[in-house]
Amino acid sequence: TEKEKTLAIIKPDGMSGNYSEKIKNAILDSGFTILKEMTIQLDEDAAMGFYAEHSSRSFFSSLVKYMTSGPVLILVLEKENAVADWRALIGPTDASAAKITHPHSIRAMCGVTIEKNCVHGSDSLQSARQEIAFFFEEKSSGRVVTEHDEL
Ligand code: YYY
Ligand code: MG
Repeated sequence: TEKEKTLAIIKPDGMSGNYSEKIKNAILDSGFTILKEMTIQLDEDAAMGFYAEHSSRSFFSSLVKYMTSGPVLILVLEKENAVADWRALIGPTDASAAKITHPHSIRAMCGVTIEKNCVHGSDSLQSARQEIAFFFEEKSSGRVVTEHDEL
């Protein structure tokens, strides 16, 4: 079978809690290759653009505020079945529920609530392609404010 790529993000609470090394180890232990890696600070436009599909939802402004509250680590992961396997590894959206139903998931490990769930994973092959392009092929559109090699 063909290898797939998916997009992972370690969100601000994952970064501030120093979970990135733990999460990266879990990623590598599960057989993913990390193809690309970049630490960035999202601005409001970037966060709104990335989560555009949720723009009419009541949680949208809170989500944008959270996603811009500190740096995030963007990762491109590759393996067979990468999209579904990464979603399985991170667990359900609501981190507080994940602690009960999926105690070994990444969101159970480092997430707190349905909003502060510490990681992102693309939900389909098509969104993986779009999301990878959003960060790695559209930088000239000004969506990414600052890029740091090391923070
Ligand atoms: O793909 P996933 O991150 O698991 O969930 P989505 O339904 O795509 O929602 C994106 C993002 O929005 C979620 O990670 C947290 C936030 N969110 C929220 O704050 N409150 C909700 N009721 C649903 C989602
Ligand atoms: Mg989603």
